[in-house]
Amino acid sequence: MIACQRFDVPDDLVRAFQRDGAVVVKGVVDQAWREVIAAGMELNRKHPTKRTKDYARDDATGERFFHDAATVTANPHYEDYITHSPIGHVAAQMMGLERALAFYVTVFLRSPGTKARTPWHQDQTSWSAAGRDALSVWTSLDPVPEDTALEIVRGSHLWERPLKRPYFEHNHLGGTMEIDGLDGMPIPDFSGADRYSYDIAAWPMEPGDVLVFHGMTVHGGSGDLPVDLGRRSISIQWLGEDARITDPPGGADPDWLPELAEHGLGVGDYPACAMCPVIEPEQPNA
Ligand SMILES: O=C(O)CCC(=O)C(=O)O
Repeated sequence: MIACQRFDVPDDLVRAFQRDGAVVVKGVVDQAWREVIAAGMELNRKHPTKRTKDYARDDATGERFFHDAATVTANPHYEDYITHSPIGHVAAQMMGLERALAFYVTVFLRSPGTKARTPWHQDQTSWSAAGRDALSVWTSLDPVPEDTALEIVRGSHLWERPLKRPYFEHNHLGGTMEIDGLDGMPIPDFSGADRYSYDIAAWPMEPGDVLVFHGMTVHGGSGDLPVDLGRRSISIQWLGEDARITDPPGGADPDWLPELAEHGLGVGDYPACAMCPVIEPEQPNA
């Protein structure tokens, strides 16, 4: 078990997370941790993993939307942030648990003025882990004005039927996959015609704030940045004790099954291993 810094989340925020499927917690990631993340992003840009993708790239305008997905241990700066900053404690409290399993890390680096928006989706339909206790802790090193923020559909983590899975490639233009074994609901036009049929929330955020959202919370829409503002965001995926490795319909994205197999784990196993460490908060006054 690895001990992380503590951050006591007020009970009303934990209740809001459990009811709505997403909440912002202010001031979790201090300047020192933001510098650690920035160093990690610098290294990540120079040495992307095999899973990196440019979701948008226009050499004429300079627009670039870089994405990567990595294991917790792939980048020493990310690993430090994930295992020792207070975000593991925040994740555990949201799930009502003493500790949380750090699953993996995703990174979204948008150059100033990037137009590409994130398609509406649920994360966990493509994860290689199933379980009710599952969430992401997302933060940005840059300020997030509300009209460019990642939007979430309140209560969607409790929907009985999942959404179809969208395509993320091709400049985020979307389109959905037809997948045998996934009885997916067509994705409503959350940004347009269907917007007012749903309870959609977005929060302005300052560096240091985190957005915590459940693995099944529908989210999307972020982007369309002003010309003078970029967005360097990092999202850590966390699991609870009910997590089990799975091979979801349509295949996992990112697919961690090969790496988990290298740690002796397969479908049906609890994914705790050196690649997916379990984190608990240090004792008070430790
Ligand atoms: O930052 C974004 O625009 C996308 C974030 C996201 O979709 C995620 O963390 O799952």
